[in-house]
Amino acid sequence: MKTFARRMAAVIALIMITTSDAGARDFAPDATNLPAYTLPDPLKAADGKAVTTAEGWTKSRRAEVLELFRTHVFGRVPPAAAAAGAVKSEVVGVDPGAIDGTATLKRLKFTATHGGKSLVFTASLFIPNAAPKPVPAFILICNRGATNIDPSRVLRSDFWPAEEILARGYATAAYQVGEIDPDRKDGYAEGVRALFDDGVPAPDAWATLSAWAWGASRILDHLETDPAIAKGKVAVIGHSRGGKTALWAAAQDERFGLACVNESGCGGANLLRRRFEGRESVARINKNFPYWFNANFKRYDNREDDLPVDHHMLSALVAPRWVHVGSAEEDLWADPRGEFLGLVHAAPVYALLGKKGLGAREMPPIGVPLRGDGLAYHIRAGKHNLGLEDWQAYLDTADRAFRP
Ligand code: GTR
Repeated sequence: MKTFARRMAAVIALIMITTSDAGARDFAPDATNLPAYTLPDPLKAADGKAVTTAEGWTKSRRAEVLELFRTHVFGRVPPAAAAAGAVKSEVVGVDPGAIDGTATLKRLKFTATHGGKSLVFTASLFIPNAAPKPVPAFILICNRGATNIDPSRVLRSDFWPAEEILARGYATAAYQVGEIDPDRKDGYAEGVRALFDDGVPAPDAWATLSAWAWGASRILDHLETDPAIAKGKVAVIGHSRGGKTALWAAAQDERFGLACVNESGCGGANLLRRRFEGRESVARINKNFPYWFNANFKRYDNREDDLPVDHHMLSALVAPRWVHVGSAEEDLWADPRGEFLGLVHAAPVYALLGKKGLGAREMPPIGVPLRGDGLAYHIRAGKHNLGLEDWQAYLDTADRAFRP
């Protein structure tokens, strides 16, 4: 019976993939004139055969899709950087009475070493004192200035509302991406890629978003050594370029239980093939941020249809773990409907793995999060930002994922 249900889910998936995606709610100004597009089918293997079983996905097709993203979009981490022991983590400071005694603050130092050279990056970790241990946790990828993740809490930014996160019984760590790989066109020599790359980077070598995602996994390595943190209950969260990174991190690293992908747009959760004026296209992102993606990705400027993937397949890589995508009504550059549809079209993979997915094919009202099984989505009023309303939605999803 279960096998029959899975087969049916796969059949429905094949039908869905060719639908037009026209919907009642669209934020693109010229939505009615969007050029038609056909998405690659996550459940069609490289040999042309349909993937109809959970094993077919987890044992074979998942690895194929991951390879496609490495080759054509984000690049691959060199073995030396992925090797156990490439990075040493240390707790260099502990304050058991942080935030008026409600939390323990640990200052973390990471040293990556290769070929006699090294690079240091840091993170701050707050653990709620009163909550029963072990606690679930959020790792924030911070692509904004360090003042947004001030461990002294003299400066309090809604980008990292540590007090609210702790009050909900979660630990939280944050790191600044620039310490790992500078967010600049000319930053290569100062970052971790230059440390680990031997020779000139290949067209499929890791780019900056991959380096930042690698950093999230190194912080997770450390959290797994801390008995106060619950294994398998760590979420990775990021906004915009950090949101793209959060999704790519969770796609690769199956230890993340939840990816919170805020307003990630092009290269994150949205569908690259949904072409409307006013969105960020592949050509635009490659021109402005060529170092985020690998050299191969440049081939797809104005040729999105030639890509062997689209980004519903990136969310699908996280299945059956949770993905929560957040949009903002005024953030057209990121294409809110495209971000929603990325999840709709990831759902067949969730179905194959026994999860309902989003459980809807139409966008929820502004300010009303939609939570299915494995997939969640919200759109709030306002501009491009990560704030308290977003965090509350992500914390509610974490409650569902980690404390059902
Ligand atoms: C924009 C970029 C987006 C998004 C954003 C951000 O300039 O075009 O892809 O990443 O920056 O990170 O805030």
